[in-house]
Amino acid sequence: MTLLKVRGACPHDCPDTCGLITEVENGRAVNFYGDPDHPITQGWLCAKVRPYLDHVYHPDRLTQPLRRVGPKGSGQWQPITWGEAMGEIGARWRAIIAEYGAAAILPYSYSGTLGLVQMSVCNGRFWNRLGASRLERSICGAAAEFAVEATLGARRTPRYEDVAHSKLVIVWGHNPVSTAPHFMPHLKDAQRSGTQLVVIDPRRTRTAKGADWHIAPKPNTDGALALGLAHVIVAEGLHDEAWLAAHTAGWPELRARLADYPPDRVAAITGVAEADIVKLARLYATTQPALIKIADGLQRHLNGGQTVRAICALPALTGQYGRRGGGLAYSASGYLQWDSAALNKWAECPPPARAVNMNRLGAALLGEVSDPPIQALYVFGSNPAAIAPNAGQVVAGLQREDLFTVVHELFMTDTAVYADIVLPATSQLEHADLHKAYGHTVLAYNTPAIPPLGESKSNWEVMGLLAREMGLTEPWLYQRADEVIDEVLQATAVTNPALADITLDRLKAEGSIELHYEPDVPFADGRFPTASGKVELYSQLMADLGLDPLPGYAVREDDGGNDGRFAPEEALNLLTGAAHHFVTSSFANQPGLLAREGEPCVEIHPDDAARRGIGQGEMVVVENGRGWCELRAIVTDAVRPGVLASPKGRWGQLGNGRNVNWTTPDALGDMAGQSTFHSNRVWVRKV
Ligand SMILES: Nc1nc2c(c(=O)[nH]1)N[C@H]1C(S)=C(S)[C@@H](COP(=O)(O)OP(=O)(O)OC[C@H]3O[C@@H](n4cnc5c(=O)[nH]c(N)nc54)[C@H](O)[C@@H]3O)O[C@H]1N2
Ligand SMILES: Nc1nc2c(c(=O)[nH]1)N[C@H]1C(S)=C(S)[C@@H](COP(=O)(O)OP(=O)(O)OC[C@H]3O[C@@H](n4cnc5c(=O)[nH]c(N)nc54)[C@H](O)[C@@H]3O)O[C@H]1N2
Ligand code: SF4
Ligand SMILES: [Mo]
Repeated sequence: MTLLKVRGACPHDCPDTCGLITEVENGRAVNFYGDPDHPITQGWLCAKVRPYLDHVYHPDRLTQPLRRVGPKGSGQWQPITWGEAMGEIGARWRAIIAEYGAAAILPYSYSGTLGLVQMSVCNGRFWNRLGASRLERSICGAAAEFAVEATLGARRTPRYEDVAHSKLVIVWGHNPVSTAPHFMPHLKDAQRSGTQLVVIDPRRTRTAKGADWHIAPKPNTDGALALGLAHVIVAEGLHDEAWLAAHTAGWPELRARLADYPPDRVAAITGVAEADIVKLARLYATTQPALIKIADGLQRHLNGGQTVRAICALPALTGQYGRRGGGLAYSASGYLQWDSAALNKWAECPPPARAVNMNRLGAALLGEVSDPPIQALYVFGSNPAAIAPNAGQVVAGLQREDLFTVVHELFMTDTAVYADIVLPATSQLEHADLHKAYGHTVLAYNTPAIPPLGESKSNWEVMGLLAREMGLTEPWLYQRADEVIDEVLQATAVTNPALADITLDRLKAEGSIELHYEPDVPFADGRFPTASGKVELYSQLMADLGLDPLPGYAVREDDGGNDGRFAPEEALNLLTGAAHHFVTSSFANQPGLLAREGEPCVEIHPDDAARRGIGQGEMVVVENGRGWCELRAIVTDAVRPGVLASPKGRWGQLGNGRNVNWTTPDALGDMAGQSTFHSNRVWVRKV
């Protein structure tokens, strides 16, 4: 019997983009592990993906197209052929286009896979050619991306291993033990050699438990905290005037702004003791190289963009950008951006239709978007009924009788339940793709290891079927996955030397290849690709958009959708960050991982629990004007008073029909249409 070893890449929403090995016997995957030759993975996988074959061969995998036969959401289905499914979709879409225009069709997708072919190209080409509504993909890190690019010019991040050179690391509103696991061995090694670790998070996370110092501010006040640190650093003359003069624009203006953030005021805003603010400022300014590491959870707030702007100012103040072991670790996405013309083919498409912000899906379906109204929804690689904010509105929208919904999925998710047509999707072991990472710079090819399960098809294959059904003829709608990769690689290489000598053939042969870029340490050449060529502490771009051009802090608070039923002074702030054993809602239907994660729960501080008569392990209702859900209370001082924490990603259908997103706000943040999940006021009571 022959055992095949097939090299792949993890497609999930995680900065590590691990290298995978699947061992295949007679067309069946029999063994699965981390690629020992991949420079980041180094042979080990996270808790979520280690049991991947349980995901791939889950008995609940969808294996054939289904048509709804009962009322929406009733779970009554009839198997149909792909031909019947396409015929029905085509007939409905043609009727909708004739009456309302193609913009009445909304594709909704996000991060089920991060692949070039199965995500990026599938988000663009077919829908652009059809003239469908565009989706503003701002659910995750839009504000931080915008803030970092406006301030530094590009998203570049130090290598994980360079943390060995850091004397101090501040992990700020980020939980890498769960969300960037392959950074952790490097950090732990550094800690063993004396690196100090500070974690700033309202919750004592798994990462905070390993820190020398855990600081727990009130949520959404970190912008003020950063400016308070800056205030102290400058007041004590610990800033690097020469570096600021050489490499920043707007230092005098920022300096004037800092007068507004003395530590006593910042202590009142943030709930962090004045002495701690002073101590952290001194520690940061005198322990160098000093690295600040952030991700996107921190900025899923009404002030998210400005929080990141303020944090970006700190390494400039202390001259830490460009130093090995110093600076800001956020995202590697700026090293390689796929050529947009090759991805999207705009030149051969009708003018772009209007964009719909994905954070407003419920409202959009219920009439906020008109002219034309959304009459058809096509969901792939996402599970909006479980992961989008204000889920009650999303579900109400999905229940609209006149909405024609198609969901392309591996599983009958909370979203797929409301579809008119469900199409079965392949898993990563069943399709080809190319993956760049957002935490590092290793590019990896995913070779399909096994044939598609049942009649499942990849996203890109289905795009081709839809294109044929809609009578579209452009050859770029019908390429094979490898042809797409080859074309985009070559088009991107014309302007980006990071891809020099990296070809599809090499990627297929070697599996993973490191990009070429200089300098090795971000911004070590002192060049920032902003308009001024400097770190833009003052941003004309922000001013032109009507935003505060300087980093700042504004009092912006969620009202919890309070319709008068709740006492404002009793509100708590619910944080719903990453679960350790799921990737948002992916894997949250896998029995082994569900058992390890435990039942849906909410952490509450003992003082807050006592005031409400809530005992350890009791069921509570978490509610506000938007909705409610039931969770088991864990009474613990791991959360600060006033704060609740309950991980994201639960499937309503596996519990009592709801999850935390029935309470989360669909208000937009201060920049880039950002989601604001964590600016969520709720009230809690015993069931
Ligand atoms: N295991 C696992 N890994 C994942 C994911 C997952 O669901 N599970 N999701 C993936 C995705 S989609 C993303 S975007 C990344 C996100 O990666 P992270 O940003 O690391 O993850 P989050 O848990 O969303 O947020 C990090 C922390 O921010 C804290 N936080 C919230 N509000 C504030 C605040 O106002 N101030 C401060 N200081 N801290 C705050 C939360 O308590 C949380 O611990 O992770 C990816 N990796
Ligand atoms: N309360 C709360 N909610 C949040 C967040 C939060 O912090 N708090 N974080 C938000 C963030 S940062 C993000 S990124 C989003 C993530 O939200 P989503 O992008 O919706 O991610 P998942 O929940 O992982 O759902 C992905 C779905 O895609 C399917 N899928 C996987 N691969 C494929 C494929 O190849 N083809 C097709 N057709 N389907 C596939 C999976 O089965 C899964 O059901 O969630 C957001 N939701
Ligand atoms: S989820 Fe992240 S850590 Fe886990 S295997 Fe995938 S890339 Fe690696
Ligand atoms: Mo995300």
